[in-house]
Amino acid sequence: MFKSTVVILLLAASGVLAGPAITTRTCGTTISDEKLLAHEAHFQANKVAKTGAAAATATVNVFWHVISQDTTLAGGNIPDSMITDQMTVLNEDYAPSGLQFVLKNTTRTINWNYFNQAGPETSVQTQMKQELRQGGVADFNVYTVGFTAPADVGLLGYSTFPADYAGSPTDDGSVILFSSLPGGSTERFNEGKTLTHEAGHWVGLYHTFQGGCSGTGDMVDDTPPEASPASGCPTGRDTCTSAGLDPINNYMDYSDDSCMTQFTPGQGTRMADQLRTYRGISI
Ligand SMILES: *[C@@H]1O[C@H](CO)[C@@H](O)[C@H](O)[C@H]1NC(C)=O
Ligand SMILES: [Ca+2]
Ligand SMILES: [Ca+2]
Ligand SMILES: [Zn+2]
Repeated sequence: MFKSTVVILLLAASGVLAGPAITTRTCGTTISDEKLLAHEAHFQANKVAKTGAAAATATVNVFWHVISQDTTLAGGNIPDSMITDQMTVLNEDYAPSGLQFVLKNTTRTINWNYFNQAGPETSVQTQMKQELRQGGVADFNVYTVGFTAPADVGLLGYSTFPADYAGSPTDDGSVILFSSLPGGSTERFNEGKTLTHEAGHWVGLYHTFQGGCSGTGDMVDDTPPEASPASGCPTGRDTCTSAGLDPINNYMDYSDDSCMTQFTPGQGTRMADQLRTYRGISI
């Protein structure tokens, strides 16, 4: 009895228990039907057409902001090597879509409030981004935090959409759980797919379960609709009667990292159109 207590304390002290355990992926990037329709109307009315001069691959600069509550790994102070590994995963996942990311700068900030309380739509996240965001509309700012506030338990990340930039430029970017990086401590969600997913919102993609079985869904034709987020890796899942199995392997679903393997060509087209229209990035 006494011995096992000591072991648990040692594990905690050594950082093995760093980062929350998560049973179901939760992303804080939600959009109401009303706002989605307004986004889509604006997008259709302003869409910038692809020109012959577009490059096969576009490059996006990344400004990374490591937020920690202290100088330990358990406290969020991830090493540069984890960021490098995450950039590799991100670039592997986006290569088929013609998008590559280059790490331009990494800032390190010790701030208990930012690390623990920077949930979606909080004043803390607004303040954090006002202090740290770098670059312009075409630059991707990533913040790694701890999400320990009760309202954020289970949260892996959240992002802004390209169409949001004009109204609140400083807010632009993705905030993700530090232990979701490759080699991080949040099991099943520690292969780096959280950033791939959140960057998916940043380039203009919705969740594959957006709108459920009916309605306009995620505005992409080759992602079959699904009634709800997938969890784990439920091969053969089919929650909507319309043609096609649920896109459980898609980066924009909620499956485990090991289950997430693709964007569809339709999503590639949508992200290129969104990036051209709202971020001046030409693929
Ligand atoms: C990174 O950003 C910080 C904060 O703006 C700045 O002080 C530093 O010079 C930058 N480093 C590089 C290599 O650009
Ligand atoms: Ca679809
Ligand atoms: Ca179906
Ligand atoms: Zn999401």
